[in-house]
Amino acid sequence: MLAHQFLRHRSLGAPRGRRGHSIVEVTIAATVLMSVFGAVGVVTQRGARVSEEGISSTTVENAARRAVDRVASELTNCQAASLPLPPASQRAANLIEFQRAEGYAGGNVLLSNERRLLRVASPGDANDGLDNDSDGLVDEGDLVLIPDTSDPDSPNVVLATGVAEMTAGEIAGNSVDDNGNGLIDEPGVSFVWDANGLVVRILVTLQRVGAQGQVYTRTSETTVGIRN
Ligand SMILES: [Ca+2]
Ligand SMILES: [Ca+2]
Ligand SMILES: [Ca+2]
Ligand SMILES: [Ca+2]
Repeated sequence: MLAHQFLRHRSLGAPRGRRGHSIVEVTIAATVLMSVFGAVGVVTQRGARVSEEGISSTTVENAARRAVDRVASELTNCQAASLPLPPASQRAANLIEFQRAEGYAGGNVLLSNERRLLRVASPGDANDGLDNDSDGLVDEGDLVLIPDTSDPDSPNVVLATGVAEMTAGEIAGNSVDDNGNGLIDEPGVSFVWDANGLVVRILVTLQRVGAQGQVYTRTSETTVGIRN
């Protein structure tokens, strides 16, 4: 019931000769309206917050998933023998160098030049503990593919932006697996492969800033089998 309806209703119900509203009536009307509009405000705010969190967390999760899938597709055709020795136990590598099988010639596999996947500092945000480009993320990075490491002019292909320094829930430099994923102090882009280089575990952690300035950090991971 709107304010003027409430007041008119009360007015029509009043005895003849008593045309005005008592202070008590006006006070009750104002109290009812304030509580109604107050409740509406709370509901609206909650709705906006839930919606925003849904969009932001979904956005970053989807972006992380796409980045992981992109890396996995890159590694699917790589040659196991092109991978270096596995990194120290339980410690993930922050880059991977590999060669892709690109065909056959005379019964031999033709390999591409060496390619490299790694995290680099974002061009606008040097690794100094400050948010230099004022985008709400501190020292964010890019996930980059260098298609030919032998060619200094080979352009870097940016596969994802807003790459966190560490995996979600992992604290750097304490020699503890804080997030319980079996890896210690693993970085925001992590590669782990077995002794034979036949299975590579890939983790990519992205960050996005919500409308209220909160930072959402999400890790996506997958494993790929490597050709022998
Ligand atoms: Ca910085
Ligand atoms: Ca930044
Ligand atoms: Ca960990
Ligand atoms: Ca740690």
